[in-house]
Amino acid sequence: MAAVTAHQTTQKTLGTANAAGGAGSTAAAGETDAAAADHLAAFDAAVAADERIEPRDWMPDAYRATLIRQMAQHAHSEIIGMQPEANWITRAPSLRRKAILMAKVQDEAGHGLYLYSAAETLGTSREELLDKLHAGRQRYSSIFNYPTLTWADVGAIGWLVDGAAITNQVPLCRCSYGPYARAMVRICKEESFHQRQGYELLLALSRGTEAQHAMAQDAVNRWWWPSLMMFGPPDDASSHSEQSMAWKIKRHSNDELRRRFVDICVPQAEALGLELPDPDIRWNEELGGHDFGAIDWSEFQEVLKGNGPCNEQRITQRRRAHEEGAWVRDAAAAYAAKHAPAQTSPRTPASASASAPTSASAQHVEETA
Ligand code: BYC
Repeated sequence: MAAVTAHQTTQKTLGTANAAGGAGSTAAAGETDAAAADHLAAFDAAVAADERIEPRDWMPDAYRATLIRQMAQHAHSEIIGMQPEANWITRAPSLRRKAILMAKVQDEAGHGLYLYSAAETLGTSREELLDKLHAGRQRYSSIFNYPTLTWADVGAIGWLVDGAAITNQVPLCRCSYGPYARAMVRICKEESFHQRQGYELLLALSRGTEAQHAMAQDAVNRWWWPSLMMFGPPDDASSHSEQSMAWKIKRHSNDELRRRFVDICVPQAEALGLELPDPDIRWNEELGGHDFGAIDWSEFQEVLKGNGPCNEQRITQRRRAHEEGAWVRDAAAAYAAKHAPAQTSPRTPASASASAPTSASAQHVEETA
C-alpha cells in the first residue's frame, strides 16, 4: 500500500459539501477558501502530531463520514453479536457458566451503548443509525451470521471472535478521534475478560471426555476461518484502509492484524490441545511469523451480500427486539420529559434546596422512582 499523508488525502476532500453538519464540520457556508485551507492545515497538523480530534474540532466531511460508518458498524456488531451467545444462556451447563455468559452478553450491550454514544458526538443519532441497520443500509460484522450449534461454540466465540476483536481494537485505542479511542479503552478491558472465559471454557472441554474434546475441536473448526475474515478483505481489496490509515483512524492494515492474530492463536491452540483447521500453517523464519492457508473470500462476499447461514435470522430478530422495546424507549422518554423542568429551569436557592435530595436515601428514591 502506498504511503499517503493525511494532508495529501484530505486535500481531496477540501471543498466537498458540508453534508454531516455538527459543531466542527467542514467549511461553513460562506467560509473563504483561505479559511477552509487554514482549518485543513490545522486538522492535518493535529493528526500528524498524534493529537486527538475532538467533537467540536473542525474535521473534513469525509473523515466524519468514515468514522460514522466504522463506529456504527462496530456498534451494530456489538448488539447483533449478543444473539449467537444469548442462544445458549438457558442451556448453560452450570449456574457458574450461566452467570458468566449473562455477564458477557450484557457487556456486549454496554459496548454498543458506548459506541452509539461516541458516534452521536459526530452529529448523528442512535435512532438514525439503528434505522439504517434495520433497513440494511449499514453493516455489522460478518462473523455474527454463523450459528452457535453447540455449547463449545460459546468457548470458540470467546477465544477466537473476542480474540480477533481485541487484536483489531487495541490499536483503535490510539484512533485519532477522541471519543472512539476512549470508548475502546474500556471495551478492550472487557473483551480481554471475554477472551479468557472462552479460552478457559474450551480448555475444560478439551481436557474433558472424548465427546467434549471432539465438541471443542468441531467448534474451532467452524469458527476459525470466519474469525480470520473479521479483519476485513485483503489489503489490495480494502477500499477504505489507505485513507483511514492516513487519518490514523486505523493504525494497521487488515492483513497485518490478521497475521498478528494467527501468530497469537498458534501457541494458544497448542496449549489447549486443539488443532487449527489449516494444514498450511507453518512458521516462516524470514517473516518472523506464521504462513497460513488461503481464505475463501467468496464466502466472505456472500455473507456481506446477506447470504450467510444466519443473516436473515439475525436481522429479523434485531428488528423484532427493536419493535418490542418501543414501550421501554417511550417510558424512558416520558420519564425524562417529566423530570426535565426540575433539572433545567433556573431555581432560587430556596426552591433548589426544597427539591434537592437531602440524603443518600432520598437520592436513591429519586433514581428508582
Ligand atoms: N464484516 O475497506 P475495508 C465483537 C466491509 S464486535 C462486515 O477494509 P474498513 C463482539 C467494510 O465495511 C467487534 N463487513 O473496510 C461482539 C467495507 O464495506 P463498505 C466488531 C466488513 O472499515 C459481540 C468493505 O467491507 N469490530 O467483538 O477500512 C460478541 C471494505 O472493507 C467486514 C469492529 O467493528 C466484516 N468483517 O476495515 C462477541 C472493529 N470487514 O462500507 C464479540 C471496527 C470489512 O465499503 N472496525 N467489511 O460497503 C474496523 O476495524 C474496520 O471497519 C474493519 C474493516 C477492519 C472491520
